[in-house]
Amino acid sequence: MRPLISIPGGDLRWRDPNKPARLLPRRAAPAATLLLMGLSVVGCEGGDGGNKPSPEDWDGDGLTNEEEAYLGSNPEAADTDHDGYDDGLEVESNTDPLDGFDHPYAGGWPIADCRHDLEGTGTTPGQVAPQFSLMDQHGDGVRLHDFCDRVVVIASAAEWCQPCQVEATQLKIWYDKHKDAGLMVITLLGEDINHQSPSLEDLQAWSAGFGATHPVLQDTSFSVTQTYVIDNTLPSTHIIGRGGVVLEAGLMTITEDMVLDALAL
Ligand SMILES: [Ca+2]
Ligand SMILES: [Ca+2]
Ligand SMILES: [Ca+2]
Ligand SMILES: [Ca+2]
Repeated sequence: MRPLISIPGGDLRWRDPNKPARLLPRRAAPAATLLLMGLSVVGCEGGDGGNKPSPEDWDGDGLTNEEEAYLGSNPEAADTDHDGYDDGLEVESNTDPLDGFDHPYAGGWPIADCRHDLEGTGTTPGQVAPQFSLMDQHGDGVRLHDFCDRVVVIASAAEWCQPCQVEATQLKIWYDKHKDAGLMVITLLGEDINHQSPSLEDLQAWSAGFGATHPVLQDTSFSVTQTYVIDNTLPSTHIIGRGGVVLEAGLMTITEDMVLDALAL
């Protein structure tokens, strides 16, 4: 069995890995602080205020006026930072109600509060995987560290890579089966069928084609993939343990047993 396909051009076509990632979070989320204060979200929905306004919660966003005073959010506006998500939902989702670039994912993936505690050290086993932020099939910027409480399987792929498509079918099955046990799968799509940067439509086509509900990210010029891959081949798969610690990097093949081991199931 020969699952390998060389990435045309190798390192020469890859982007400078030192180039800053896009859409990095600008501000820490206040959820943990709220919990420390003994405050909690009353319950809320996205959009224009899912709760009824009351004397304690003027704008009906699920946060009391007192909580909003502490957070610095607007007690008279349900969506202080105008990102489409109410203040209460943002706090509940561990995102920042004062930062319009930081909000819950349209894809619905949970964001863990530990995301602010991780500091990347490297991509070899035993190190903490560095943060990255790449566009997903919904147009959101998805950050690796948001899934710090999960086992994350990162699969580097390209539309022209037949073995990657075989792997994608497996990953969809494993994600559906084990996501409730703490598994996250991330596809890093590096190139379209013509060896160009994948478009938003390509990300959508990949996720729809495999029925994948996990993040499919635009890894233009394999910029993040390159930080993991040693031998410039696809598929290349990496397993990140809970807490962001790299367990495996640059795998040519991955089995369900390896996923189960990482999940300690
Ligand atoms: Ca409120
Ligand atoms: Ca508010
Ligand atoms: Ca908001
Ligand atoms: Ca926000």
